[in-house]
Amino acid sequence: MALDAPEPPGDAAALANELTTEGVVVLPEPLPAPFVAELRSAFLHLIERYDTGTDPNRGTRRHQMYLPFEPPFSEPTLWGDSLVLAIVERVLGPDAECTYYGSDTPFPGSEHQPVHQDGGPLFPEWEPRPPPYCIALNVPLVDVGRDDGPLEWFDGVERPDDDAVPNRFTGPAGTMLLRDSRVWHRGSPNVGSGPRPMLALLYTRPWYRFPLDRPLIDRRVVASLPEPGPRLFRAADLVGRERSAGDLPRLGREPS
Ligand SMILES: O=C(O)CCC(=O)C(=O)O
Repeated sequence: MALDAPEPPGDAAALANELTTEGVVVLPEPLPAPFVAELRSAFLHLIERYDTGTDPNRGTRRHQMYLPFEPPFSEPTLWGDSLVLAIVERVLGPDAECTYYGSDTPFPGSEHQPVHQDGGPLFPEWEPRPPPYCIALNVPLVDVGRDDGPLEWFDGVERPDDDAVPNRFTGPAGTMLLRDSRVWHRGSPNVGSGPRPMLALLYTRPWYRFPLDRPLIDRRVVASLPEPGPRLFRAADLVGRERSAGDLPRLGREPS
């Protein structure tokens, strides 16, 4: 396996096939509960400060927030789950990258979002559709029931009819859902009693440029990650990067 993940516990081939044909697959096992508790505690601390200091950017009482690439968010348990990587490799190929590291959190009082895709069809006029080029990994950090503002999605990658009935991503904290970025989806109203934090990572084919920022990571941190971290994050926004032969020359005069 080119992404060098350990052999996964589940049937990666069947799950990859389901993701490619249906657009979404929910993995059989959640992330380990103690790790999810660590993520939740760190995340709630960050999002509460963010909520106080920042206007909602994804609709009423709803925040998109980047994740800092530091523990516990930078743990390979999150970005390098062996079953996730085995599916990603089967669907996107061996040179896939992780190009987005963020989260979506509706607070009580949030409303339905417009139905949208995270990535459109590459060639809208072309039938049949090409295979997936970008996969989102969504992981809620709390148990999610109907009232807590679950992610809603529609089958397939075509725009749903107005009367289409959505699927709802409910389940225990740490459940992992993989979603083709072309799947139409929306956030739903949180009428529960607390925020519904959900992590969102994107795995992409290497030529695809997602419009939001790439993870911001110190190059020494990337170099120190266990495999396949350095390859997955090779196109991260590397802090402290030195100029190398392939860099564009600076415009203007070099200081003498
Ligand atoms: O948080 C959710 O359930 C969905 C959020 C979403 O799709 C978005 O903000 O683009």
